[in-house]
Amino acid sequence: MCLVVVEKGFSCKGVQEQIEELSRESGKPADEFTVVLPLGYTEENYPFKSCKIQKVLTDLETLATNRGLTPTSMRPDDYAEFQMEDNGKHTSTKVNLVLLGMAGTGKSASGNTILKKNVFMSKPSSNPVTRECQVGETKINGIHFRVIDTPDIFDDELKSSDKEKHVKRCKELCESEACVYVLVMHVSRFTDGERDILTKLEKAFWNKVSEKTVILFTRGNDLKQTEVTFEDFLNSSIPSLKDIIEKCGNRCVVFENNSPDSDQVEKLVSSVMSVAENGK
Ligand SMILES: Nc1nc2c(ncn2[C@@H]2O[C@H](COP(=O)(O)OP(=O)(O)OP(=O)(O)O)[C@@H](O)[C@H]2O)c(=O)[nH]1
Ligand SMILES: [Mg+2]
Repeated sequence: MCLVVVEKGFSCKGVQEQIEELSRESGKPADEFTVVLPLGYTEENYPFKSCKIQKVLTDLETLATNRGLTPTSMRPDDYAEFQMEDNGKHTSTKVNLVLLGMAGTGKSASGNTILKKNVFMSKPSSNPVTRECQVGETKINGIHFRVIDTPDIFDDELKSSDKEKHVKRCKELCESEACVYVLVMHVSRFTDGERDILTKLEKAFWNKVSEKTVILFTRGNDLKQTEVTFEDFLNSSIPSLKDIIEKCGNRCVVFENNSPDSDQVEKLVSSVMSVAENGK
């Protein structure tokens, strides 16, 4: 990353000259330099690449987290003063979404749908694909979401030390902000391993985790193809699935990750916010 930090009242010509000089000295092309704007400035039509400080911090945090580092020097509390909206007001709402579920249910694909970009690797595989917790960030309706993709922590073959490591990492990431758990399941396949998934989740995280859980069913097109409405699907589900749904306050959404539309994300956000704002 080549960043040029400028002060309030900077002149475009001066900054351009500085970039040219830095480019000559470092041998890096001038268009690789990004100017970090002072607080209160917005990215306009500057003759150089520019961004706000919070974007740099978020990118660095994501980079560090994805490499398994704890970005302690950039904890949200430390840079709260930088978390400003375009109008200069502080943005205080940050919500962590922890995507949990068995391997192959579509946690990573759903994370990408929420983030509107391919941040997490998602592919068909008979082996688990996601091996470490990963983070992506986005803003929806003015709310800052940190999306945490996880490996299948319910896998009986996973070493308990690995499972503990992943759960610990999720807890660290959720430390200082609201946290909502998104339990990802396949709409047309409820497996034996999922019958006691809520009990496992309670054991791993917190005994009242269901109060903060939203269920996300993937592969919505499977329902469309058989002309079954989501409501009918929920009403006709088997008792053990119904039980899980009820324990999670009937908070359920359906995603089709192969043809993502913003409506499904909006529904998830509204369900998430209904639990994010109260309690723990
Ligand atoms: N048709 C369809 N395929 C989906 C959907 N969601 C996920 N998939 C596919 O299901 C496969 C597994 O998805 P992943 O996102 O990798 O699943 P995961 O839960 O992250 O799996 P692990 O990382 O192994 O735990 C991929 O091939 C996805 O493209 C969906 O809504 N519709
Ligand atoms: Mg995955």
